[in-house]
Amino acid sequence: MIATLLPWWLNLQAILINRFSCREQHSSYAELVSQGFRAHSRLLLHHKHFANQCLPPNTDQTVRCIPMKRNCLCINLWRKEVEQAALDIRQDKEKLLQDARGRKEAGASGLPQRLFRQPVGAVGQEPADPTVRQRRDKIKEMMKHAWDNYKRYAWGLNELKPISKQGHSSNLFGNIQGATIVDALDTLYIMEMKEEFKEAKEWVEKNLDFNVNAEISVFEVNIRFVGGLLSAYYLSGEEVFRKKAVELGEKLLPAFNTPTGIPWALLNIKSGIGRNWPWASGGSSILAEFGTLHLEFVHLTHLSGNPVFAEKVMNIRKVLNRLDKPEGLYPNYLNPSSGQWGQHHVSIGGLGDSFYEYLLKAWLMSDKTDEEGKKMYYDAVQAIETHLIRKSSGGLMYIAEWKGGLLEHKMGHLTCFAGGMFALGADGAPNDKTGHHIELGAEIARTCHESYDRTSMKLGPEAFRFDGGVEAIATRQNEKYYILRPEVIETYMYMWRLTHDPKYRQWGWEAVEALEKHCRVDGGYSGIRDVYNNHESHDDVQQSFFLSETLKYLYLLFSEDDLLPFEHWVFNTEAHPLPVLHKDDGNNEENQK
Ligand code: DMJ
Repeated sequence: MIATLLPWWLNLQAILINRFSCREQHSSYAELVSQGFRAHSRLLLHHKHFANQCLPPNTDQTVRCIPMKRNCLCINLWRKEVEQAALDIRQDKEKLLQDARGRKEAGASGLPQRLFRQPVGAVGQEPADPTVRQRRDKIKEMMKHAWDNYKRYAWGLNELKPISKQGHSSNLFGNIQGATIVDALDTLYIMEMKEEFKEAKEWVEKNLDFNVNAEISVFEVNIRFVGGLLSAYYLSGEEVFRKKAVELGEKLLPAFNTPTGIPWALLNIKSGIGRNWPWASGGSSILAEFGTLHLEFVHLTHLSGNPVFAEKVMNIRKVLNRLDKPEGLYPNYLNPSSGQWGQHHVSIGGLGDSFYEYLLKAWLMSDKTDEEGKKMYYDAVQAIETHLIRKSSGGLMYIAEWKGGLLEHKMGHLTCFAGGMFALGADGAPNDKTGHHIELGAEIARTCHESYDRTSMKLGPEAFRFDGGVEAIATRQNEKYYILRPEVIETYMYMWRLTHDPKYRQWGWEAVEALEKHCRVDGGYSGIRDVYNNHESHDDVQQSFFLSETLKYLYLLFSEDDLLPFEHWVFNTEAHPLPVLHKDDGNNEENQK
């Protein structure tokens, strides 16, 4: 890295050595350029090798020399940097071509032809049991209520304010619009709401525009927009979704332009300038944000033929694997410039959660060939069990947070997704621990159900505590809200699929009744400010994840297992289903990357 910071002429001087001591092959400058060696300022020059004078290449490095008068200009590059330079050139060329064709078409052009084959389980059978069928129909009616009201009052905007009956904008998406439409596409599809899916698709075709001068959250845009578009493509085969997904993926690439390749949290998608959240410890990027790009980026490479997306996320793994982890745990903050951890705060809820989820799902999505992802996941679970998982005196298992070695006995609603994750990962658990991981999932599901059951509204708070004489109860006023989050229902859905214990459907139905009673309003569904109060105080936001996650997981909970079966699909963290890249479909090489 150092050399790139030096002026190019200094680098040049440093590598002018006597021609007659040059043992390497002599190439013309043009030849070098065609191999991917460009302006000197792009090259990384390793001074210690200059002293050795034109070392022949070994497995790790490449040396090329050009005769220059009495001297020999030698360029030392690590092999991976040679590859990177070639890749940069290819990308720059592609970008120039795209620009020439007009920015609107970016990403749409140059995509390889692809024969669409719908993966197994994009549609399922009707549930055999009449009560289950009736309940599933009810959930579809809820989706219709949420969708129709969004359409009536906020069409084309990001989200709906169901009480004031107007659009709601969050700065997470900059001025990209239509979050609810893109997030809801696959739910509409699997619920067979064909008219609604068609109008959503038409909106995407005509209006979804990423050529905006705005700063967005890379994580949120990736999980909702890229994830939503990818799923819509894989379910329906409509090319427009593939083109839009790749176009948006390309817009996100400048976020990785940091010294380590750990992406910025925020990115202006016009200027390509990134930065981190001002509140994040020591200018760090956030684990759950940069660690939740893997599934989507692997699929972007799969659909575009462009390796750059997968390379970016594999590099994140590399950086993480080089670092020491305190007690085997991953702190939530990592500085993208120094590559060092920030504050040692570890959480399986907010700031950490989906990083762990994506390690497991990367392995599953690769048809169990991504051994690195697998190892990182099970090692992390081992550390979580040892240092964070505790049992209350009343016998409730919970996952605490860790701050520099001290435990905070609090669990977030977000953390409740981990029940489903443990159960989903049970099958591959090392040392015959399958049953144990299912048990962990069941215990977390039970605790999270208790957090719902111990409120007046039977909806769970944002965070609940296990200290000061309480168990699974929120004690702080600012932790008593419920914003239509999915994580508890998500865990019920996984537990149901993996155990078929009827209590999970029962618990899911309790949640449906509570949502109908307290969150449903004329204009859609709203979050609640205090779930312990008997009177609803609505927050007036219908979150887009209510349509993409909460209602989808409920629908799946009351569907047969043949709809989006786990052998063929993994869900991104916004519940967007992505197909497993099966080895026998010729994806093995891609999985290995
Ligand atoms: C969703 O956007 C995703 O599930 C994310 O991983 C966490 N938070 C919300 C829902 O609560």
